[in-house]
Amino acid sequence: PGTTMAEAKYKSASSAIEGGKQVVSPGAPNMTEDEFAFAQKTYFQRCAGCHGVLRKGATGLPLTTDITQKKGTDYLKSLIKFGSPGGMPNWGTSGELTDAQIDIMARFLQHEPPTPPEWGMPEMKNSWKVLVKPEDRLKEPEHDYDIDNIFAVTLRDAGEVAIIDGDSKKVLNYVPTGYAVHISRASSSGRYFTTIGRDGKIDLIDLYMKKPDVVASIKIGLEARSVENSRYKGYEDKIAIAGAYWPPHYVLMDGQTLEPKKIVSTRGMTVDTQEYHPEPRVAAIVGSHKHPEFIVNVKETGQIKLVDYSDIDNLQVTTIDAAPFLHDGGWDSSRRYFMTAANENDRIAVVDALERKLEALIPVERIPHPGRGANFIDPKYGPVWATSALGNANITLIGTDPENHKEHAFKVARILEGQGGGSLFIKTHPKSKNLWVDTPLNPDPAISQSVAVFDIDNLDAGFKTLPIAEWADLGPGPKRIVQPEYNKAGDEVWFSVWSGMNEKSAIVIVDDKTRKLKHVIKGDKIVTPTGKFNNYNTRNEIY
Ligand code: DHE
Repeated sequence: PGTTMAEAKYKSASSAIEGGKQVVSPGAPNMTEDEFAFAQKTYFQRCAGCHGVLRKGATGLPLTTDITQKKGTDYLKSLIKFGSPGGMPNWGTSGELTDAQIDIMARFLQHEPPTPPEWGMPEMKNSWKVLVKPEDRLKEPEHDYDIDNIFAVTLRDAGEVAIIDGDSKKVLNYVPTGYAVHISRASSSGRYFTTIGRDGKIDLIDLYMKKPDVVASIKIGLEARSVENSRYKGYEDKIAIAGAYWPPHYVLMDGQTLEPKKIVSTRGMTVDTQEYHPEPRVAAIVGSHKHPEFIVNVKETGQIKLVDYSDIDNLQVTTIDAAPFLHDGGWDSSRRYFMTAANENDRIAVVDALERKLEALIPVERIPHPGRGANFIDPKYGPVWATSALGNANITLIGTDPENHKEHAFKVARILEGQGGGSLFIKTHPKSKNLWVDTPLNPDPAISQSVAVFDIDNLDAGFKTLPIAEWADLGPGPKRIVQPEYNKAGDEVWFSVWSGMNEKSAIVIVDDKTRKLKHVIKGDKIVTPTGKFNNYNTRNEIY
């Protein structure tokens, strides 16, 4: 099936990259400077997510000039307008681009791609700010809130993160951060949240402050999605890492100040055909609990890097060949196995973090998207980790217990059928019997505006749906329900009701036991909430 417009928009959300130089290429049709500027911006916003900034191809086909000049303007125009069964969206007939705009894009693709600037140590150092030095920070919390139950909630299009007390549901501060913060991770002590914006800006937020606020910040690239903190015993709050989409690299930093220490490029060879890829983007990063290492997914090359941070000057990196298009993932319940999606490859890669090797590559149905996944005990198959998917309604349960359930270990144990495709996130909690599955990218509003919930003790009974968007009681808007997250106690689930920037959004909190509405957080400041990260659950890998 072709890509839906919702899926295309998900993959190709606006990039923060600007500032490439115009290149006039022999053999390409003429363009005015204005046309070139329009096309460059449109390409970064809508095309780079799949075809790559340098157009060498990623989940979309390569669009290098040797190919595009041969195809010519008319062919490219009709491809952009009507799309293709291979997954190219129909930018023209969907009304997203006019014929005149498509003509500009078709000519632009026959010119050499403008290369965005690099971002190395001088640029990082220039952007780096320590607002409160570690020695000047509070010695203990200035408030009585339970720090463990504080949530960081991305207010995507406001460029803010709301710091919310999970007990009172009070917003303690709206912290200005990088643009469209993708994720927040809690430091291992629980004192800090580290957030990363789409624009590569990291903010270190100190939860000891009465009004939690930024104590250090840095910009580690022009486009980024991932940040993590050291988890290994003895290294709590010592080292931070962030991964960039552009330039393709990761950087190790001081955990207390974000001072950049070491940048490592990810440019290199793909695992399958062993061809050079100029922009392998850094996707999910997790901190190992078994060694002083970060586990870094390199998307386009399909390599998983185990980066040992115990001696940064003599950096040891173990490279595991997995499969291209590594994206998101999380730990199994023992925190030994990192379960991660090679999403466009329809596989789940399993890394044994103790033995430092690939444990399995498990084939699954079209485009698995676990977020961090969900761990629970299947009454029949024992401990499992589950993922939902973008491309179909399956919820795939994978056995994770090689000791006592060897025959199902790292194999698909069972498949549940959810509401539909377009799912991004799935969640449960060790104290709960519910498994929650969102479907924000499903084209049917009845599905994207509700969530499915399964009873873990009776999985064969199928799911019930809860009308989360209706409970938020907002006006018009797409109101996609996205990313369930538990509170620390495991008796509440929080959902984002994500509308447009100029429409009303909300956070809906459901009582886990009764599955009834418990609370709605809304108001003018709650703009486009997406990811929600509970301090305790995030740092203890509870999902
Ligand atoms: Fe995400 C996680 C990348 C679109 C919300 N997203 C991640 C991670 C990556 C990633 C690499 C894992 C980080 C980690 O664990 O270290 N996301 C991308 C994309 O490249 C993509 C497809 C397109 C883009 O241009 O960004 C994309 N993501 C989206 C969205 O459209 C979402 C719904 C809203 C948004 O912010 O744009 C979205 N992504 C999230 C969230 C997480 C996430 C909430 C963390 C989930 C968790 O429970 O930890």
